[in-house]
Amino acid sequence: MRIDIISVFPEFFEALHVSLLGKAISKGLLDIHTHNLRDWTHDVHHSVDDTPIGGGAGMVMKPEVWAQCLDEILHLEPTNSTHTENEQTNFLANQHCESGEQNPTSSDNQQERPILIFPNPSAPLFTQQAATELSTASHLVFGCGRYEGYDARIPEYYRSQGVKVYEFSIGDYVLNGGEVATGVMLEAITRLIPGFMGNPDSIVEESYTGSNALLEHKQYTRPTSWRGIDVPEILLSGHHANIARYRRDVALEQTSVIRPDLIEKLHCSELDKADRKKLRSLGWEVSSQHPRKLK
Ligand code: 6GU
Repeated sequence: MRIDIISVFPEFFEALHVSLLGKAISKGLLDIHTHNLRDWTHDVHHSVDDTPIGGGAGMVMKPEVWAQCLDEILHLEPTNSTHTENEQTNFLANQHCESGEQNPTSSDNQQERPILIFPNPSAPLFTQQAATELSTASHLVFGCGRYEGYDARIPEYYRSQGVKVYEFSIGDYVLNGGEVATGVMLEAITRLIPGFMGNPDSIVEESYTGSNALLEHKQYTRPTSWRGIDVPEILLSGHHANIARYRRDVALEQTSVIRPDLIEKLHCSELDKADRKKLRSLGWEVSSQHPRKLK
């Protein structure tokens, strides 16, 4: 996978060369190129932003600088595009698909065409599903905005040129810019690339994947008794089926308390008898399509 990252702080991404990501780069699984947006400015101050039209605090990143940079990285000729009917429809479909979420699909990624991603606190949430789909792409380009954001015509223009463009928020809090968010998304995406993880099983059992979108059960290692706290006895029994059931019950319990929104998304038809019994004991009704919390 080739990854281009555009930022006014490209040094931030030197951190990518350590740890597992660094290993993936040296193994040739990842080819990461960082770019300084200011290299595409022409004025003495290398300015990349301007005041918001319509007023308001802060600065907005200018479209011309971004476009010169993106045209070069995406190998596109500059145009004064007028959208075609069809492209505009696609753009709307992309923003307002069924679930209200924008999610890439694996068929999007089969082509070698780059996918453009803008971190944006006002965009749909980045999820494990998005990470999974993007992990099959061959070329991702991240555009890190700073300050109060970037001119909204930048993603609009590239969509009109037929480029797949996604904007994602990584959570309900405010960061100073897209760099950390890009780091988060990159780590979530790249660890799913085949060959990236030493033990691929560790991906399958994780939270937020497939119909097991539950928080993970608690983990313990030796010693079995530590500072007066014992590991749950059943985990020492060697009885794999009972252990699996115990862990599943703990996961359901934890999720019910901490993230009831995840329980509400489960499909009752995919739950086994013991799951339903556990959920009922936690105050959920499990006979409709999705569990429903009883008052
Ligand atoms: Cl993607 N960017 C910024 N600036 N803040 C955020 C974010 C992104 N996601 C959550 N907060």
